Amino acid sequence: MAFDIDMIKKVYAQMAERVDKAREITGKPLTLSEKILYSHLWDGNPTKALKRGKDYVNFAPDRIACQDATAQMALLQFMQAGKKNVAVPTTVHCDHLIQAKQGAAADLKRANETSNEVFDFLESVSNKYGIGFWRPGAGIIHQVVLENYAFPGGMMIGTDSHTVNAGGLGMVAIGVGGADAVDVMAGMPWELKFPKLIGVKLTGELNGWTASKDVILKVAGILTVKGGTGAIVEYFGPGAKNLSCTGKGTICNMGAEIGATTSTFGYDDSMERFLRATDRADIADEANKVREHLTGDDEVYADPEKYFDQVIEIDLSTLRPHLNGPFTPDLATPVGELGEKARKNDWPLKVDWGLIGSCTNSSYEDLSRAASIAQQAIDKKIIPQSDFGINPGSEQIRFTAQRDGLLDVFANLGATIFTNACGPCIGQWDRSDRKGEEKNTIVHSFNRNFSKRADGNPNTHAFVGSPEMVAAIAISGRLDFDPMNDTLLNEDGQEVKLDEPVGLELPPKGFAVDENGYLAPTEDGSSVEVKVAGDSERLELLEPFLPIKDSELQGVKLLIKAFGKCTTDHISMAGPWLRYRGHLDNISNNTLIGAINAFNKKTNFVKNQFTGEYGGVPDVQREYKAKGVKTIVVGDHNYGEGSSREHAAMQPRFLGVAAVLVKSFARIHETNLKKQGMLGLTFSNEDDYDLIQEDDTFNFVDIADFAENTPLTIEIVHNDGSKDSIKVNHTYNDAQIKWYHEGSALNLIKKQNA
Ligand code: MIC
Ligand code: SF4
Repeated sequence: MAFDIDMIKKVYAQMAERVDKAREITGKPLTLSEKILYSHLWDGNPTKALKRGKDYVNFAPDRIACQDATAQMALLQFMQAGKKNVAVPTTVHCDHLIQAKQGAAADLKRANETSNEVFDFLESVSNKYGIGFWRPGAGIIHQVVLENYAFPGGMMIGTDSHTVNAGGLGMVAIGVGGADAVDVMAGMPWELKFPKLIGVKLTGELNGWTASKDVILKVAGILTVKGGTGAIVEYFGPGAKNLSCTGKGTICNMGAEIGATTSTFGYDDSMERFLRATDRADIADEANKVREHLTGDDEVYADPEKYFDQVIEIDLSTLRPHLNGPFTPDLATPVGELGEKARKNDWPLKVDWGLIGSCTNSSYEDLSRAASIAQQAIDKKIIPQSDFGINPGSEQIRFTAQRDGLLDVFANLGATIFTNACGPCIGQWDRSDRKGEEKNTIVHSFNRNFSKRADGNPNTHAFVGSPEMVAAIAISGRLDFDPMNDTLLNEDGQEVKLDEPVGLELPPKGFAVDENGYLAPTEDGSSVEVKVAGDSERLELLEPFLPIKDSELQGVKLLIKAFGKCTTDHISMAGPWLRYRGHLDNISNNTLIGAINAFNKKTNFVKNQFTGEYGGVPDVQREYKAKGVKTIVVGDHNYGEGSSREHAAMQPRFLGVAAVLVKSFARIHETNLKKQGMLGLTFSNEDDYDLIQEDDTFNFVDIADFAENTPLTIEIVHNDGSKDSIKVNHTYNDAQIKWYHEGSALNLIKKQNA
């Protein structure tokens, strides 16, 4: 039985009318993405054609999911909104705060001891406001959502960038910052610029060593980390129907790595099979009744160039397995060509670890295909040359894979089975084999491989591949191993070859689980007390941000001019800092410590313009704050790429940064800055980035005229007294300018509720 089936029935009941109306108004056949967007308008039936990439639109998402590391801040904000209950079905999942070290049992026990305060807080807030709570160990948010909550044609938002994973089950599922989620929890609309549409036509069929993962590794290579910005990627074509539902989830999941708003697939038999296998035949039955509305119109798929802004075609039959990396998920290399590239770039060829799992690739199919490779190592007497770590995606998958012997195969190879949680994917990894900053290589089936992400070491070269390829490479212990052509030497000195992986889309005996880790909220939570200790170093109730005054925007100092890639991992690092995600003051001590200072190419080493001395970014910024001087952060392209964590906006805001001026933004981060009442600006002329010098002072000369569609002017005063005047663009609409004037979007909600 599905959760919230009545809500799903309601969505389907209104779909036909809304889709027809949208077709009539736009005067054309519709993509699936448009059908879902137009049937989730806050105002009900569509009344006008919406301009892609231009119009801000109010939507009514069907549900919300939050994970422990972002839910803390989201719920601390929601608590200020003065509501009794969340307005739409919402869940909280405890998955990011569990460190991988010894293995599932010991690690989970330790996490429950060290983070009990945070888990108790989340459990009590969830119980109070009618939120479903998934305990630590229940699984990774996106797998749990795919197995329990996702439904074809639905729209959801989640406080995690990989919420997009639910596109595998035909949703429009979008990652957002906590403040966006708070709007919807509080019963307000959710605003999004109507996305552009990228169509990916898949033909042929995967074969041999190629997996769903390779589709997105290839797409990432084509579109790069910012090629999907502002767009929904819609997959279609005969090849799409040949992919499993969880494989589609993998592809959608990593759409976050190309900056896409989300990715999705039309409802098909693979989704129906998955729904039935996960005990949701009721959704499948309902979906079948409105099947035609749950995929794009035939005319669209027959002539995609006419209806999508961009079309890419991939033939699955000829697609080759890839490994992407290091340090960025779009550096795509076909497996056979990696050796040469690695030698040229001096990437260590020896592979130390193979990690399988994460929200991206931890399905039953993934584990079974990887296990088929692991089993061969045993059968063919090959001694694995790397360590193995496995993170199953959910307790349901773990239980089923254990029952079916899959986990034993890995255990027989000496693998450590970690908790059903994020673990090494987010730096929650106490890596015992290497300490310090030694150069080394790991391969994993995760989605992100930014510097320091897995183990905190800037010299760990992480490569992303399919679980089966990760297994093969880890067994060989070499980055240049090509299982399709190369042999390995076994214990008896014989040359042996690995056969192609085989796997099962779904467990033949069905899924099973003993204790899934779900806790339903009580009917009436009004008497539930939320637990926050006054002296906690991990949780702190929030104080509202004060609006930034026009006068404070004169004499603004440069905090840092960031050079090159500056992801949310650089702005607010995860790993050890995850423990402070509920305490704004404490987590602010990691602000921008990973960003590279353009003037000296060092991290966490910036000039204090008042003393002329250099110090860590948070320390220098706190000194500016103490003097009441506002600052600006300057950055390059795709600033804030990666995570949805709003801490990357709240921390600079809290410390007194007023503006972030960059060549371009990642979508979620730009919205997060707006929501927290800051200025997120882009250079009108990118080359003006080069004008910025270390001792610069900035005057926002026309901030009093801040208005929609009007660039702002900044006067830059250099140390020698010379000046430059530059134009900067912004995408604030009138409503968002109000957030700025109120100090934050939340301040506005509170005012409206007062
Ligand atoms: C990530 O994969 O970077 C995270 C950790 O899941 C983040 C969320 C967070 O920072 O808590 C994300 O993807 O949004
Ligand atoms: Fe967790 Fe990694 Fe997925 Fe983020 S990408 S939700 S850290 S498993």
